[in-house]
Amino acid sequence: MVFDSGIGGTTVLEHIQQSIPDAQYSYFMDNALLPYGAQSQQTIINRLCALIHFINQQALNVDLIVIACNTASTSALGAVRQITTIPIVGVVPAIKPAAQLTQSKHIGLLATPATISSPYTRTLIQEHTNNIAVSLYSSVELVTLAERLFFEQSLDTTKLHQELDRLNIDQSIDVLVLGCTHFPILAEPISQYFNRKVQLLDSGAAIAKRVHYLISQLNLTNNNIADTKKPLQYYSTASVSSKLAVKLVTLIDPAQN
Ligand code: DGN
Repeated sequence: MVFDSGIGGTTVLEHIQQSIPDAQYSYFMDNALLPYGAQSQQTIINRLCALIHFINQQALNVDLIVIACNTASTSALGAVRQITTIPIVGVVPAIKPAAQLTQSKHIGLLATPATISSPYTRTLIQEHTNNIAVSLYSSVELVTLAERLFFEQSLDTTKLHQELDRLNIDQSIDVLVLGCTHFPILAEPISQYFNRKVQLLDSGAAIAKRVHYLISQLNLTNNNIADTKKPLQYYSTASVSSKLAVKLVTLIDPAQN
């Protein structure tokens, strides 16, 4: 199962599906609380605990969960791992590969305000960016634009450019980490905005590699690698446009009752 607050995690799911085409997938979006970037750490932890409860209660037979949300992963991964034996892969900003790629020794991190201010992100940067400058940029607007582009196939380029102008990304940056899974949906127009002079880097390919490895270690019965594969099942906690057939569900954290 791949999880995100919205549609952003599908950018990670695509990489995983390419890497393991035979597996059975489900995609869960907690869009009732979108954007997660504006939620408190405790709220996000509670929602992920409720997700685990939902998976158990519905007996969904999930072999592995990918928290395809940098905001949720950087604030709640440790807490959620404590309450389930299902392996969990988190998605965090691709700081380490960016630090290896940069020629100008200056990278940028573009993410939600919650990811930018999370202590986890600070530690990630400290550990992997010796002698490299890291500039931080946070945006909520880009999440909204990515959701709209996905569901309505329309991009308000003026708003995108206004937002990128506002961020005022330093010109010496040659690698910009897309530290929110929504942002690869906007990768092409963002790249055009920079006249393709900035390399954009997300975590999708690395996550697919990690998932591939873990699945190979899991010794699965063939239940979820079926001959007749069922279509991808989408779950959401609020209604979405008719573009996606979703099963609408409610998340209830048992500890809150
Ligand atoms: N897609 C989420 C992330 O990677 O951080 C954030 C979306 C949101 O809820 N703000």
